[in-house]
Amino acid sequence: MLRYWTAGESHGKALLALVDGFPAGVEIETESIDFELRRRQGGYGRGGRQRIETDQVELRSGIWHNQTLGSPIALEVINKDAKLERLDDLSRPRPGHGDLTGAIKFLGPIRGILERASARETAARVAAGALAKQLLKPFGIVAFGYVVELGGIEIIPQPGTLEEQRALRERSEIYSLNPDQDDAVKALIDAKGKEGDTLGGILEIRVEGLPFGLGTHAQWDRKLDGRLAQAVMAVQAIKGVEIGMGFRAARLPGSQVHDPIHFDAAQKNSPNLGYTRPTNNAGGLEAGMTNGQPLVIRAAKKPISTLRKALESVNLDSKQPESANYERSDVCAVPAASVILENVVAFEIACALIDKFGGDSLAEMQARWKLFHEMARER
Ligand code: EPS
Repeated sequence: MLRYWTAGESHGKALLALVDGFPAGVEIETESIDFELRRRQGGYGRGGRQRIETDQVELRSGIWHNQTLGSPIALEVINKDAKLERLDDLSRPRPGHGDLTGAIKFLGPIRGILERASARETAARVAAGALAKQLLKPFGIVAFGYVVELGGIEIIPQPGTLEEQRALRERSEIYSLNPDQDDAVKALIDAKGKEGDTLGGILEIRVEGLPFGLGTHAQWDRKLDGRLAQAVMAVQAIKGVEIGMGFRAARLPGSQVHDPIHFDAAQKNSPNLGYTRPTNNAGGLEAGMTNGQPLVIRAAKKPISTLRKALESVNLDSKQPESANYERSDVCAVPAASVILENVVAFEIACALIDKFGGDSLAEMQARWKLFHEMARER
């Protein structure tokens, strides 16, 4: 079983991820993890913290000569802005953050909550997800995330091959698949930033190259749609998740929702085994299992809850009405969220891949992948 935990405070010494159950024999490139960490720090609308940090991963265990050993892998991202011991507590909780609820639940300081609730923690999740991608790579499985809506502006993805779309995303400061819309979106971010306000948006994550049968229909807690929804919802500020057609499917008749099944012998050797679908409204999942089509998952991110134009709050000491505390923050971290979700989804796919094909070594997984596909082609 593959799993991970993270540790660390936003202004503590470091962020840590401990990955357990990662197979042996996987080639690890530190640069690929650092590439994802840098992307997470970027995107238009970020705040001052990202000018201080240059996130880089240190692999502290589980690797020998750039190959995984099958033992736990500890990843560390050092915080340059490590000043937790010098920071004071806050008394005016920010609506939308965990400040009020956490301080009451733990009978302690707001600082103790916000430091851990901060989305800086996602640097550790991205490091773990970027590690997981290196297990997906030899199987030809690719996770790809981008922004499809920001502050209410819909951003239409330009069609193209994965490589063409990757190039579009690299050109876009919004991390969308339509850089031509960047100027309009950036103008909105600038305007809201001037007003002291913040913006949210919608992210889409696609996973290509998936085999049939990751996840299972047989038990609720092993259904892959449920597992993905949990991983995505558990990312800071995510308030909604959709798979494929999502909520729209509830408003249409079945004939316009379910994807017809066709067979094309020419595609017999691809992961879909030749079973094609003219549409992919199911988003690659039926009955909690991958169905050979690309996985498509969308998530809604609320606007950041630290506003310069602070919202109404209450002073926890005096109980008098006061404006919420303001701490340095971003106007918009929607592009960063697309990177976070891409990597979080990649980790869940790696878990499901190990569940299906075994987890001791890459070589054994590849042999079982090959055997399964041979048998499935004969089914
Ligand atoms: C973030 C780092 C944080 C914030 C932001 C995300 O750094 P600091 O608090 O030092 O400015 O910029 O945090 C939040 C959005 C939040 O809700 O706390 C990061 O690295 O992603």
